[in-house]
Amino acid sequence: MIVFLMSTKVLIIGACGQIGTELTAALRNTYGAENVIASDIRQSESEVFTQGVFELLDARNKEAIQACVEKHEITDVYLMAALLSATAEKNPEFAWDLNMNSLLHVLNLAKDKIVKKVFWPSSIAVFGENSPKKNTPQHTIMEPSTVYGISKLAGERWCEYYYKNYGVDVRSIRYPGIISWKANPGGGTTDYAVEIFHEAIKHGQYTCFLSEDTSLPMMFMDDAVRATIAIMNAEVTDINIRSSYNIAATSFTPKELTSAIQELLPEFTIAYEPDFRQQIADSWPESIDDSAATNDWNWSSEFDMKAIVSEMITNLNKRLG
Ligand code: AKB
Repeated sequence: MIVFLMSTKVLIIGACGQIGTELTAALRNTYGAENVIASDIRQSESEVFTQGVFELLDARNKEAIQACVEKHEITDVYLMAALLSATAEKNPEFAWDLNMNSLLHVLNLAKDKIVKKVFWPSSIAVFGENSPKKNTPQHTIMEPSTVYGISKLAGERWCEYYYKNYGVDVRSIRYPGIISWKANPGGGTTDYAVEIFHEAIKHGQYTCFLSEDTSLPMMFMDDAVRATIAIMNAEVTDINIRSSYNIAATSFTPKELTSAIQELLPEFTIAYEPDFRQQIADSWPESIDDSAATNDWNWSSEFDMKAIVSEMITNLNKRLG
């Protein structure tokens, strides 16, 4: 008997962003550089993108995405392009256009069987002021107040709809704030938790745009990338939620993070000047219940706040020092 095995060929859209950069490297390790096509509206200078095929691609252009998918015989699409919470508030219509239409383009390619599997990231931003703040459940009141959150919640409903009505194999997780030292985040409310490390190392001082007691769910990049690849590799029968899974690692306030940094950098000082992002943070959960992801596809985090601080300071010291 001859068995034809169709191998995995990946397209990452929005590969040059904070998560896309590290996801590209991890997927190239898993599938081989020749099987992972990175794409973005512009190319970043990161070394990752010199080691395989890179395509210039506008996530809002369905024809261009389809042409790229067909050219490279793509099976799996990771759609990472999005305007994050703070930037989206400054340009709501563009944010809606990018965040929604890119998803619909990719879901339609899967509906038409041009691709097999889709990963699309949602966010803790789908929750709102009336959601329970602590240990926010998988299923609860969701009334997001930001354009970003509205687009992510609408996207989740589309994912479930395409799964139920067209059998599209779409998988998603709700990322918390992601902390990493290789690529910078761009335009999020949780960005302070990355900026603080750069400023602590470069200047020994940071002015935080959130108040000292604002607790938010956070995760180290390695955990986020591992979760992304794990949900994509999970057995189809283990994926019981087709909107998006809660995932969690740790939660802390700027004050708690400052104390942990000061254990390694005792001279570090912080000041607080909350701006418009405070209101966004105040509408988000303080911590997340991720038991559905644990039960369904064995999710568990590896990095707590102390481990994150140690990784960030060690690696940024080497990079910036
Ligand atoms: C943001 O702050 O907008 C993002 C997110 C939590 O989705 N990091």
